[in-house]
Amino acid sequence: MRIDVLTLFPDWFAGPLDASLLGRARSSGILDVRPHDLRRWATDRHRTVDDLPFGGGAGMLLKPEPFFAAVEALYGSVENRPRTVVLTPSGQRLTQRLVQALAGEPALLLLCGRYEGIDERVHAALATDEVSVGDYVLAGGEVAAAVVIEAVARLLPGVMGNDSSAHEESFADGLLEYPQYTRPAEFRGMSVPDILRSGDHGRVAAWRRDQAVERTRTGRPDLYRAWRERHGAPRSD
Ligand code: 6GU
Repeated sequence: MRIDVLTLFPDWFAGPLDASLLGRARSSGILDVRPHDLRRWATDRHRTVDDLPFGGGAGMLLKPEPFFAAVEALYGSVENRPRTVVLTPSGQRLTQRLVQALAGEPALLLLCGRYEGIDERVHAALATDEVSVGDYVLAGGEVAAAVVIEAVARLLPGVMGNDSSAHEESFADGLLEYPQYTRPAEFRGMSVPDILRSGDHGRVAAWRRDQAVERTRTGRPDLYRAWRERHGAPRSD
């Protein structure tokens, strides 16, 4: 999958993209991430990409022209662009469901804002999706873009060593992960539950399911309610 990123800080991506899973996905050719400096498509000699908001107000906005020029340079035309995600705190919250949908695309374009945001005509004419990574404010879209890239990349065929592990984890069936242990069986007075050492795979599976349900109920009541509704359990509250 090719992912183009328009950003004022293309160098910022070098670290996150080179490490571990993303680094291997890129070396193996499964993932082709291309961060582009938005200033490349600025037209004046100061390479200006921002300007004051019409109507007044604090801060600066990113101008529309460099985004449109970049899209036309990369894809030939606006119509020919891939699924285009603007990273913004006003966007739809990123969920595993949306990550799965994005991972099914042949290519993506991620647009990173800075300052007070991006001219509305970029949202209106270029964005197919507007995505937030949570209810807090970041200084720009770069960290959020890296979140999208990593979440999408691990779902691409061949990226995770064991294909089933991508699906067994939290959110795949709407529950948080059950607790896991490795050796030693006894550590600083804390021991591994006997059931996990019993060799009884049926009881282990049932224990894990119970733990996942209980953790979700206490830690994420919002997810728990949704899970219960999907499983048709009677309401107790
Ligand atoms: Cl996508 N951008 C910014 N600037 N802040 C955020 C965000 C995105 N998602 C959560 N907070």
